[in-house]
Amino acid sequence: MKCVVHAACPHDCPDACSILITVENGRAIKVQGDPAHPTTRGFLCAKVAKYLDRVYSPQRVLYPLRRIAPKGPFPAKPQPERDASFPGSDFAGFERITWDEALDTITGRFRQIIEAFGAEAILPYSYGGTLGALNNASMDRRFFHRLGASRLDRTICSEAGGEGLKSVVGAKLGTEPEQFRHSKLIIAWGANIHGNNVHLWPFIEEARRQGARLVVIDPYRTRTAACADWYLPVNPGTDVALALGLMHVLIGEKLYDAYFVARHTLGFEALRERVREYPPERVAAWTGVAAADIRRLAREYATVRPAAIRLNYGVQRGENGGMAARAITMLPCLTGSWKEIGGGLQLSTSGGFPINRAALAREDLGPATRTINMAELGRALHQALNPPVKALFVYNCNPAAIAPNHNSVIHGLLRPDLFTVVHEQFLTDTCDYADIVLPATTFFEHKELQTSYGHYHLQISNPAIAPLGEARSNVETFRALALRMGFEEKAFRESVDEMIDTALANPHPWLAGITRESLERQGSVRMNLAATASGSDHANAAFLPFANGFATPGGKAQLYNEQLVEMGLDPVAAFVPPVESRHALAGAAGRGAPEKYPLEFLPRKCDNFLNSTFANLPFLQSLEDPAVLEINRADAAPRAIADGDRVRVFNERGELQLRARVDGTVQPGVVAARLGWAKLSGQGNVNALTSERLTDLGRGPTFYSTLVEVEKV
Ligand SMILES: Nc1nc2c(c(=O)[nH]1)N[C@H]1C(S)=C(S)[C@@H](COP(=O)(O)OP(=O)(O)OC[C@H]3O[C@@H](n4cnc5c(=O)[nH]c(N)nc54)[C@H](O)[C@@H]3O)O[C@H]1N2
Ligand SMILES: Nc1nc2c(c(=O)[nH]1)N[C@H]1C(S)=C(S)[C@@H](COP(=O)(O)OP(=O)(O)OC[C@H]3O[C@@H](n4cnc5c(=O)[nH]c(N)nc54)[C@H](O)[C@@H]3O)O[C@H]1N2
Ligand code: SF4
Ligand SMILES: [Mo]
Repeated sequence: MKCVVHAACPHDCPDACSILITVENGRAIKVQGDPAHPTTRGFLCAKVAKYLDRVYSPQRVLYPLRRIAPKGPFPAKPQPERDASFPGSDFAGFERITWDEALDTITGRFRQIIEAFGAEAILPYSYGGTLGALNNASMDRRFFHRLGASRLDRTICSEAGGEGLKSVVGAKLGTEPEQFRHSKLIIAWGANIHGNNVHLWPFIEEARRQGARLVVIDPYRTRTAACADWYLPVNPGTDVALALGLMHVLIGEKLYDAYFVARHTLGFEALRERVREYPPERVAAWTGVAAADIRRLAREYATVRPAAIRLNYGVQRGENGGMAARAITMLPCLTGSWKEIGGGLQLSTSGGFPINRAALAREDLGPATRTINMAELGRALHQALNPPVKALFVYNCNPAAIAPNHNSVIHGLLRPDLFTVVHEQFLTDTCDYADIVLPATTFFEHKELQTSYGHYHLQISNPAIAPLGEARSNVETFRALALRMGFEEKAFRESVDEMIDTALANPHPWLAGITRESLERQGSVRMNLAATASGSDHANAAFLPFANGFATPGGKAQLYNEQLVEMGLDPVAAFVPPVESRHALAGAAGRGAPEKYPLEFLPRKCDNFLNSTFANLPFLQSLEDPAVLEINRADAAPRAIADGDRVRVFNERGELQLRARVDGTVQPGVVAARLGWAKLSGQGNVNALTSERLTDLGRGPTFYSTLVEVEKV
C-alpha cells in the first residue's frame, strides 16, 4: 500500500513549502518538494529534505515524562545503555508516565496555583515551532483564555519590523516572490536569502539571467552576499541612517516620482526637511558605506526599473529596528516602484491571509488578563510581580536557547517553586528545566491549515502517518487539558475540520471561493488578491500588494506618522544609535564610549538549523559548525588571536567559549557567532550575551545590539 500525501512545511520560515510525502504501509518513506507549487517549485532546503531522519529520530520524545532528578542539564546516557523498546528511556533525569498521570499532575498543580495566586500566575510561552494556523494559535489560546492565564506578547521575532512597515504602508503585505523575476535591480537588505528564504533565490537568478543586478546590504558576508553583484557591508544598527542618506540623494537630485509622491503619500515636506540632516558624507561615518557608494546606490535604485527590495528581519533585531524598517519602507514610496510589477518591497506577506484568527483563539472565553512580553522572560521569572509567575507552559518554543539574557532565563527556570511543562518533539534545552514533558506530533502526523509570511498561497497539510508513540498535536493536547479542567464550552469539542472551516468562514474578498474542500482538492490555492484589485487603474493589479492604495486610513503612505509622536519617537524617521553600539556611534550621539566591550556582536541564525530547531540532528550538525566566533584580522591581531584559537567572548551578562575563525566574513569591529542548542555545543549559548533591552517600536528583543569583548583563552 503506497500513496502520496500533500503537506506543507509549518516551520518558521517564509517559504512554507508545498511538500509530497510518500507513505508505504503506514510509514513515510520519501519526502520531496511539490513541483506543482508556483513559489516553492519542487525543491526543499537541506533541513527538510531529510525530514524522515527527524520524524523517525531515536531522540523523539514519544511518551509523557516526569522529572526524577534536580532541574538542570543532565548528562545523557551513552548509546549502549539505550532501551530500544522505549525510545524515550534514554532520557536520563525523567521517567515515563501515562497521559492520564500527566494531565492529572498538570491540572492538579494548575488548580492549586489558581487557588493560591490566581490564574494569572500561569504563563503560556510559545512561538514558532509550527506556524500552522491551528497548532500555532487555536485550542491553546482557547484553553489559556478560558483558564484566565496571563497573556503572552509574542514579540521575539518580527514586532519591531512589522510595526515599522505598518507605520508607513499600513499592512504586512509586500512584493510577491514570483514577481521578483521581473526586477532589474534587487536589493537584499538584511536578508540572508540563501540561508533563510531559499525559494526566492531561483526568481532572483531568473531576473539576473535577464540582466538584473543583486545588491546585498548586510554587516555579515553571507552566502547571499558572496553571490551578489555588489556587496555593501554596513555597520550594524545604522540602516536608518543609510536609508535617510539614500533619500537625501533621491530628493536632492529630484530622482523621486513627484506624481506618485503627491498622489499616494503624506508628509513629504517633513521628510524633505528631515533628510537634509543626512548628507552622504555624514551617513558614511555612521554606516561605514562610502559617500560615493550611497550616491551611486540611490541613483541606481531610482533609475534602474523595476527595482525590488527584499527587506528581512535582520535589520530590526537591534534597538532602532522599528525605525530601520520604517525608513527603508519609504524608499519605494519615493520612487513609486510600488506600482511596478517587479518593484516594491517585501518584508512579509503575512497580512495576505485574512483567516478568522479571532474565532480560532476565542479571547471571549475568559477575562482580560495582564500581558507579559516574551522578550523579557528572565525579568518576568524574577520580578516581584503580583501574582508571581508560578507555572510556565512551553510549547512551539525553546526559550532556554532562543530567549535573550539566557543566564537570567536559566536562573528563573531553576526556581524550585516554578512548575514547568514543556510540550515538545525533542528533549530541548528547555526540557532540562521541565517538571513534565509531553510528546508532540510533527507535521507528518497532524492536519493543518498553512499560511505563509513569504508568499500568497494558502495550503492544507494532510497527515501522512499516525502519531508516533503517544505523541499528540498541540490541538489535541490542549483539548485534553481543557476537558480535564472540566471546561464545557463547545469550543473545546470542535474537530480539526470544523476549526479549519471556522478559520475560512471570514467574509473577506481575498478568501472568496476558498473552502476546506477546494483546498483539499488543490492542496494549495493562491489568495484571491485580484478580488479587491478589480477597481484599480493598474494592469496586473492582482500582482501588486497595494494596487488599491496603501492600507492606511487615508490610503496614503505615511512618511509622517503622528502616532509615533505619542510613543516618543520621531514622526518622520531619525537615526538614534543603539545604546549598545561601538564608540564611534556612541560618540556621535554623545552617549559615552563603551570602552569595556568594544566589539559589536551578531548572534546569528545557522543556515542549516532553524533557530534552535534541527540543531540536535547529526546530518545537519555535519553541515554546521556553531562553536565558532568569526572575527576580523584587525580585531584578532591586537588580541593575539589566530585562526583556530580558543577564545572567550564576554560582557557583563555572560560569556561563552568558542573557536576563532579569522576569515573576512565580518568587518572590523564586528564579531559573529551562531544560535543552537546550548547543551550540545558545551560552550554556552549566544544569548548569554544578549540583553532584555527592547526595540524602539514593537517592544521586540535586541539580539543584534550587543557589545562584547573577546580574549584568547
Ligand atoms: N536556515 C534558516 N532559515 C530560517 C531561519 C533559521 O534560523 N535558519 N529562521 C527563520 C526565522 S525565525 C526568521 S524570522 C526568518 C528571518 O530571516 P532574516 O530576517 O533573514 O533573519 P536574520 O538571519 O536574523 O537576519 C538576516 C541578515 O541580517 C543581517 N543583519 C544583522 N544586523 C543587521 C543590521 O543592523 N543591518 C543589516 N542591514 N543587516 C543586519 C544578518 O547578518 C543576517 O545575514 O528566517 C527564517 N528562516
Ligand atoms: N541569538 C538569537 N536569538 C534568537 C534569534 C536570533 O537570530 N539570534 N532569532 C529569534 C527569532 S527570529 C525567533 S522566531 C525565535 C524562535 O524561537 P522558537 O520559536 O523557540 O524557535 P525554535 O528554537 O526553533 O524552537 C521551536 C521548538 O518548537 C518545537 N516544535 C515544532 N513543532 C512543534 C509542534 O507542533 N508542537 C510543539 N509543542 N512543539 C513543536 C521544536 O521541536 C522546537 O524545539 O528565536 C529568536 N532568538
Ligand atoms: S524550512 Fe523553509 S525552505 Fe525548508 S522546507 Fe520548510 S518552508 Fe521550505
Ligand atoms: Mo523569527
